[in-house]
Amino acid sequence: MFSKLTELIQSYDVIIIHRHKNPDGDAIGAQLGLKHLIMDTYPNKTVYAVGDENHLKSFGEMDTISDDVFEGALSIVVDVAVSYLVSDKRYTLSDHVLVIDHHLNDSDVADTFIQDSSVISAAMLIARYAKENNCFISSVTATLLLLGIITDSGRFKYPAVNEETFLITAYLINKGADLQSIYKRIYTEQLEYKKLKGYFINHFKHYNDQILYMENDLTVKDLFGVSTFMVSRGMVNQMANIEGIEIWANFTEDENHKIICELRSAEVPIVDVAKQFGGGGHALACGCTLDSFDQTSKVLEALNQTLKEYYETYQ
Ligand SMILES: [Mn+2]
Repeated sequence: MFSKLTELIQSYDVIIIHRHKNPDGDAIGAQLGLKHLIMDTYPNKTVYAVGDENHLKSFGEMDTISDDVFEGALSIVVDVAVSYLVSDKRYTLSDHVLVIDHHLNDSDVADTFIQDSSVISAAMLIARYAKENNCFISSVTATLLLLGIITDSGRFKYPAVNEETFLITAYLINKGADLQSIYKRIYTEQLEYKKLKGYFINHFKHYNDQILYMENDLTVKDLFGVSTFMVSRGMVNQMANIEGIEIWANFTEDENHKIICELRSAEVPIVDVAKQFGGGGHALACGCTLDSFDQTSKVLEALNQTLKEYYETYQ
C-alpha cells in the first residue's frame, strides 16, 4: 500500500503538503505530522505545509511560499481528495500530486492515490505507514498524529474505532505523544462560542415531543460575533443527546439570505428528506439549502412523516 509513498518522497527534494480548507484536527494532524516525519527522516529535503489557518494554529503554523517553489516539486494532499475542497490550489503547478485520504470518494487531483476508507482518520494512515516502516517518530510528530486520531474518532467514540485505533494510539504514546496538551487545546473554547451554546440551549423550539429545531437569522451570528458556519454546523448538536428527542434541525440564514439546513437524527435515517429538498449527506447527519424560512415547516413536516413511517414499519 505504501511502497509508492516512500518511492515518491525519495524522488523529490521539495515536498509541499496540502489538506482541506477550514482544517479540523485530522487535517492539521496528518499534514503537520507528515511534514515532521519527512523532515526527521530526510533532513536534506525541504518540506512545506500550506493552507488557510484557524484556531488550530497552536499545533503549528503554515508556510508562506511563492509559486516557483511548486515547480518540479511533489505535492502531497492529505485528508481530502477532491479539488474544490483542497486549500491552496497551487498543487496544479507541482510535478506530481499524491493524495492520501480516508474518505469514500474518488480523486480528481491525484496522479497517485493512496486511499483506505475503512480507516478512521488520515493521520492514522500516516501513523500506520510510520509504524510499518519503522520510521523515527519524534514526540512532536506523535502528538500531531494522535491529534488527528482523537478528533476524527470523536474522542474514540465512533463505530469505526477498532483494535488498530488503540494499537496505533499506544504506539504514538510510546513515542512521546502529549495527550494532556492535545486535550487541553481541543477542549478550550472561545468565549463567544461558549455564550452561543448558552443561547442555543435556551432558545431551541419543539416541533413536537420528538423533534427540536432552531431558526437563526443573521442577527444571531452578529450578536455573538461568530461565523455562519459556527451557528449552523457548529451548533446543530447542541440539540443532540436529549432524552426523547429523535430528530433535530438547525436552520440558519447565510450572507446570501439562503437558509442552510443541518439535519440530525438519533437513529431514524433522514437523508431522503435532505435529498427531497435538493441536499444530501449521511443517513443520520445531512443537510440542504432553502430559499427562505417559509419553507422550514415543510422540512419539519417531512422529517415528522419519516419518523412516523419508521415507527409504523419497525415497531
Ligand atoms: Mn479526516
